Amino acid sequence: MKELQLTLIQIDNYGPWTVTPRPKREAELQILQSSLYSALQGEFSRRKGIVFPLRLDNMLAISNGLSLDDHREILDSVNGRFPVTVSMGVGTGRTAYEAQLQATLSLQSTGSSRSERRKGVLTGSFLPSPGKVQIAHFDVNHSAILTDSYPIYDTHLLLQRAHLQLIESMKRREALVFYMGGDNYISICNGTSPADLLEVISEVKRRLGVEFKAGVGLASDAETAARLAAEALHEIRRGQAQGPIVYKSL
Ligand SMILES: Nc1nc2c(ncn2[C@@H]2O[C@H](COP(=O)(O)OP(=O)(O)OP(=O)(O)O)[C@@H](O)[C@H]2O)c(=O)[nH]1
Ligand SMILES: [Mg+2]
Repeated sequence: MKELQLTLIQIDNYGPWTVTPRPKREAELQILQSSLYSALQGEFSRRKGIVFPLRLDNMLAISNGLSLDDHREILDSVNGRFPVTVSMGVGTGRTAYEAQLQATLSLQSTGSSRSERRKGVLTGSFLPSPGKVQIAHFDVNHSAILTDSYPIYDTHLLLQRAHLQLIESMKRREALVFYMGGDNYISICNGTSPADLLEVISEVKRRLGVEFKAGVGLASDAETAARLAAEALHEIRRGQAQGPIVYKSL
């Protein structure tokens, strides 16, 4: 059953804009991208959604519970405030991979990311009811030991390798993984079982020697699912759990 709703947010005609009339300063582009991300995170989180920065010119949001009108309001608010506009494609799916695929296809059908004519478009399909969001919050055990012992760039490399390993393992289960900073990774993972996650964690440990724990939250909106996942992690940290994975649902 389709219970997940994801929104692809894409900056309109951004490539050409970055070099017109001449290449813009990198720092200026970074300020724009982070301000836009911050504004969108504010708008989505006010409505119990959450935005993942992805590649910043394209972001993905969990939008369960957000209607067409909510999306229109967010577009109106953001598109008046920045020197660029964004378009949105909304998709639903049984899994996160399927929902992002539908969101992507929907947006791609309205024109190219490099089209001058496509501006502030909103397209896609919406869940008829709130549905369900499953979020896994992965966190490295005792990462402070790494941070305090090794050059920062070597720690960074290991955390990025762990990211890629999580991405690949979870994609085989049609789940998406995003790096959230520090030693934190969040996965949208509707349909994955505790046994799946145990296998993923064991694989990362076997290949990289990095040990993870994961708190999993299941709820009808992203905010609640993420909160439950964080609470589940907290239980593992306090030694209240049997293993490295705890599920919590409302
Ligand atoms: N995005 C995000 N970052 C966090 C969160 N909690 C901690 N961090 C960051 O992650 C880094 C590592 O924190 P911890 O995971 O608590 O440290 P640790 O040494 O790995 O400790 P344990 O996980 O308890 O074994 C910190 O520097 C924080 O900046 C969170 O909930 N979300
Ligand atoms: Mg940690």
